[in-house]
Amino acid sequence: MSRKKIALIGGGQIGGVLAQMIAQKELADVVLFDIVEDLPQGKTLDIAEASRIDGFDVSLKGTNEYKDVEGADLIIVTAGLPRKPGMSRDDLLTTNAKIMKQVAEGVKEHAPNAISIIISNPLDAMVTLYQKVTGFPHHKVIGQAGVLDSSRFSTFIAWELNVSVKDINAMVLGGHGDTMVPIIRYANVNGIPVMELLEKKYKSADKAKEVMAAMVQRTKMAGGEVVKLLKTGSAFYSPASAAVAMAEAILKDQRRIMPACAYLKGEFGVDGYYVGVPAALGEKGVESVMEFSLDEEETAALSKSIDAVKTLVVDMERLGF
Ligand code: A3D
Repeated sequence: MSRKKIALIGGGQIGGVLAQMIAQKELADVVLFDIVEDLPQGKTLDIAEASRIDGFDVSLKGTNEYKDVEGADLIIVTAGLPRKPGMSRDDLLTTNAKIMKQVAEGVKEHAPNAISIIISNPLDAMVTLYQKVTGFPHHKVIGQAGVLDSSRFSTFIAWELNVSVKDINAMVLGGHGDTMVPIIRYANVNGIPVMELLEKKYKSADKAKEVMAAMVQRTKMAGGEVVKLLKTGSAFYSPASAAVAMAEAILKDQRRIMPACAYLKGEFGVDGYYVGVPAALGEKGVESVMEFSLDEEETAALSKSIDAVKTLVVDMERLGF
């Protein structure tokens, strides 16, 4: 069996960690592409030189030429500017849309059969644009946001309950912006509702709600919290981990259910937009969207989030993309 090939478009902070993680897991051969001369070559050389220590056998190639992505099974796009303190993800729209258009044209020409995972922000708009420019089937173009947002939510719950994060199941749906929707009702610790455990801990339903509301708020603002601390860029370890989990599900046809930015055709009452929803990820990309009933509050929150996605997409189209 020949090895799989992943092409990473963007060799910055996330791109570098992605290359290292993929190599360490021996998930696939890696091509790291960036427009900055020598940067991807330097990073892949550095990672390859750890292969004896980490014990991995994959090929790592840094490049400034799109022809090297040829034959890629999977593309992961991180090309684009990250946020600086005080910026919202949406502030990146014009700059990153120009970059995303170039990237999409390059991939379309050289790796037309690949499945693509997009990470660049503003996420929902960038996924939409990439699909539009490439014309790739919707199920083969997926955005990474929900896996990370859900992991952030799970981490805060684990800290609060002082239990292993491995036993937390919690998901965040909707757009990857301040209106994202952490689903409280289904957050659980090995099946036990988190709200019930919080009520027991605090012996008060009101206090439990207050603690949960604070975790929800921290989840929504978690990206900004890291940006404020780093000062020169945004989160990069955790977004890379999230995309690798998705890549593994796809390349190994695992059909894992992950919150992913997927194209909806009527599910959750949305038609024709990319939105974060639970999706089964396998060899075809999005194999299916796992639709479930939302209560009134969740429906209202999701529709607000979808409105924010739509506004962003309309703004992008007005800018000529
Ligand atoms: P950074 O370290 O700046 O890397 C971006 C790389 O893109 C740089 O090396 C650039 O040289 C490269 N680049 C610029 N233009 C092009 C081009 N036309 N073609 C190819 N490469 C190009 O940023 P980062 O890695 O920290 O973040 C990358 C993107 O991910 C940003 O847009 C972030 O906002 C976004 N991000 C998304 C999440 C999500 O969960 C969705 C989380 C964190 C960051």
